[in-house]
Amino acid sequence: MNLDVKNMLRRYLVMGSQNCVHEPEETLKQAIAGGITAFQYREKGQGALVGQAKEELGWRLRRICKKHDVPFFINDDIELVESLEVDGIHVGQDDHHVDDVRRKHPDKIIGLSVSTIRELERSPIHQVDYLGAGPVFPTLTKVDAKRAVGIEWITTIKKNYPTLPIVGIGGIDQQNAASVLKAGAEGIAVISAITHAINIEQAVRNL
Ligand code: 3NM
Repeated sequence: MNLDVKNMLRRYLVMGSQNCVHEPEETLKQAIAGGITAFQYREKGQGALVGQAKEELGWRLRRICKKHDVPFFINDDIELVESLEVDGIHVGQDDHHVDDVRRKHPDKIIGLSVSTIRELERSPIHQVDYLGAGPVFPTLTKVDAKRAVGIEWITTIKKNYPTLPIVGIGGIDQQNAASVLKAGAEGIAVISAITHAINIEQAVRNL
C-alpha cells in the first residue's frame, strides 16, 4: 500500500451508486485499469443506498480496491470505518467533526473539504492529512454544492499551508484538469467526468 498522500491524490475517483450509469463495480474496475490513485466511496444524495445495501456495495468495492492496491476512503460514514477496513475518511464541513474522527481513528488518513477562508480558519487543519478544495468549477453532481471558487482558491490555500496536500474537486474534466494541478493542487477528485464516460478507462487516462 502506497501511503504517500500526495501521490494518492493525483487521480482520485469519488463515487457512489447514485453517480453511476454503468454498474458501480464495473465502473471502479475500469477506472482502476485507467490509473486512478485512490477511491472514495460516497454513497450520498438522491437515490443513494442506505443501511445494509450501502455496506454490502461498500464491501464489494472495497474488495476490488484491495485486490489492486488502491487506497479506499469512506465519505463521512464513520460507522463503516471498521467493517470496510478503510484507509481513510473524508469529511465535509457539515459532517462528523475532524477532532472526533481523529480521536477515534488516529492512524487513518483524514481529508477535509474547505470552500472559504472562514472554513479554513475555523478548521483543525493540524489534524488533517489533506484538504479537498472546491467546488473549483460549477458542478451539477452535488445539489448542495457551494458557489464555484475557481483555481484561485487552491493558490490561496497553498499560500497559507504550503506543505499540506490539496485535491481539487467540482466540475473537473479533461479540459480543465491541468489548470487545477498548475494552480498547485497535488491532484484532482472527479465524479461525473469518470462515471458518466462511455469509455471509463480512457476517460481516466485523459485526465
Ligand atoms: N464535493 P463532479 S463538489 C462531492 O466542493 C463534491 O466539496 C464538492 O462532482 C465540494 O466531479 C462535489 O461530477 C461534486 O463535478 C463533484
